[in-house]
Amino acid sequence: MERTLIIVKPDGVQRGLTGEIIRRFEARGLRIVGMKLIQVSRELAEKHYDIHRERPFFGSLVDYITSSPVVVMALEGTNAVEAARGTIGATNPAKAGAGTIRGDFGLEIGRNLVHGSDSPENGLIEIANFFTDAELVSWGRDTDRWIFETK
Ligand code: IDP
Ligand code: MG
Repeated sequence: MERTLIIVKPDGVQRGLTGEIIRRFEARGLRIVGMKLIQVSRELAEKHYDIHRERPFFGSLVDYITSSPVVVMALEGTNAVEAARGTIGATNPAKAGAGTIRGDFGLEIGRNLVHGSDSPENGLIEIANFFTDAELVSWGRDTDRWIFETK
C-alpha cells in the first residue's frame, strides 16, 4: 500500500499542534506505520531538501527544519501521498484552503507547519531517509475494512 513521509515541522511542535495535526491524518483514514520525535541534523535536512539546494530559500529552509524538534511519521493508505497533501494544503498558507492544516493554522510559506511527500516514489525514499526498517511496523487495524474497500 502507498506510503508517505509526514513531518510536523518545528513550528507545529513548538505551537503544541502536533496532536491536532496527527489527529487530522488519523481521521482521514491513514494508518501510522512509523512515528518519532527527533532533532533533524543539518546533514539529514540537506539530504531531505536536496532538490531545493539551488533555490534562494534553501539556507533558511535548512535553518527552519533544524531549529527545534520535529515529529516524523510514515503513513500508509490508498493514495496516501495525494490524500495527505490534500489534508496539508497549498505550500503557501496564505493560499491554502480553509479546512487544510496550513489554511487553518498558518500564515507564511516559511512557517507552513508540515511536510508531505510529493510522489509515491519520493515517499519511499524519504521514509528510508528518516526511518530504519526496524522502526517501521506493518500492521492492520480492525477498522481497515471500513476505510479501505479492498485490502
Ligand atoms: P511543499 O512542502 O508544499 O511540498 P516545496 O515546494 O517542496 O513545498 O518546498 C519545500 C518547503 O520549502 C516548503 O514547505 C516551504 O517550507 C519552503 N519553501 C518553498 N518555497 C518557498 C519560498 O518561496 N520561500 C520560503 N520558503 C519556501
Ligand atoms: Mg515538496
